[in-house]
Amino acid sequence: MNITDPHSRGPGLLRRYRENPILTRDSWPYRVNTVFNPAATRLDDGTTLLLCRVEDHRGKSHLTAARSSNGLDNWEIDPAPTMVPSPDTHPEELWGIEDPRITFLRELGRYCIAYTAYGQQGAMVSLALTEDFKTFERLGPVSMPWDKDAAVLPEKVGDDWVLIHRPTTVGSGSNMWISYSPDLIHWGRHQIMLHARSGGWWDANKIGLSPPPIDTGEGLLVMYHGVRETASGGIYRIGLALFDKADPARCIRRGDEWIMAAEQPYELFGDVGNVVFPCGTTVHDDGDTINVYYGAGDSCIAVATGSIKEMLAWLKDHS
Ligand code: BMA
Repeated sequence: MNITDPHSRGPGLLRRYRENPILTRDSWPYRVNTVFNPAATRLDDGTTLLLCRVEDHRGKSHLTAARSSNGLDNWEIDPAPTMVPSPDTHPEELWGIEDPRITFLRELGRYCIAYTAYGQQGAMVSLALTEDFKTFERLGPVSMPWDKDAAVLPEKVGDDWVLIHRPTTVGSGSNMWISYSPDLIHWGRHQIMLHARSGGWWDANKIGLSPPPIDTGEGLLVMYHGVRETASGGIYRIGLALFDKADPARCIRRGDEWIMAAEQPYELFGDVGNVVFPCGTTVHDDGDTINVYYGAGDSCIAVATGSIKEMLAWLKDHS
């Protein structure tokens, strides 16, 4: 993969693909306003599948799959929306479905999609299961509004599935929470997993999970976004933390600096500029190199590559 600007506004852990952005509204086989914030997974045959958030000209979002054999180019995009809001059966989806994250649940042999259901009551976390990204079994909302930025871990801890999510609570801001369920529907034992920092920090007051955690030999590697509110809107940047696989509520290390910030024109300018928002990663066959797929400026999709080993080493020096 070609790289650009390895040492600019971050520590160089994530290196942008030279041909970014990889997917834009012009790539789409039907008329759309923007494409961004894609979930990612590698299928059994090695194909990279992105489940992209697509916003139409009414302002509502749906999800559409794009597939590529190398995860970089020659994307085959479904000719029509892949998963559309279903407000008749799920009124919480009236204003759209957004920001998916995919995990493969080995025990069920199915992919679980955690997404934001947006409706009159606010934003909630909903789950759906699929085998083929053609038909979807909705499990419905698993949280109260406002709640977003969720992923289910691929394996149970003890007897329970684990959900990471980001409720917004009056008085204590937006922190990452963790909840447990025996059946993916009934969730409890809620607790804060990672607090937003305060004051002048880049991740003060509002944070949220970005892609689903990556299972490494040293624990679960978590990329999260921090939102710095400014007079001209939020600045979305990406940070790193490591959690205990056996007890995912336990943070082992948390990076001090962000590792990625908007700096390229396609990240700085768009429907919402100054936003980098990854929702998916894929791991190469070497078990170390990752592709991070992200929405840029809420308007297009880009990819950056990194090394799990480098990230773990950086965390040791910067936490
Ligand atoms: C968040 C989500 C994301 C979006 C980001 C920046 O609250 O809505 O989908 O990318 O804001 O606008």
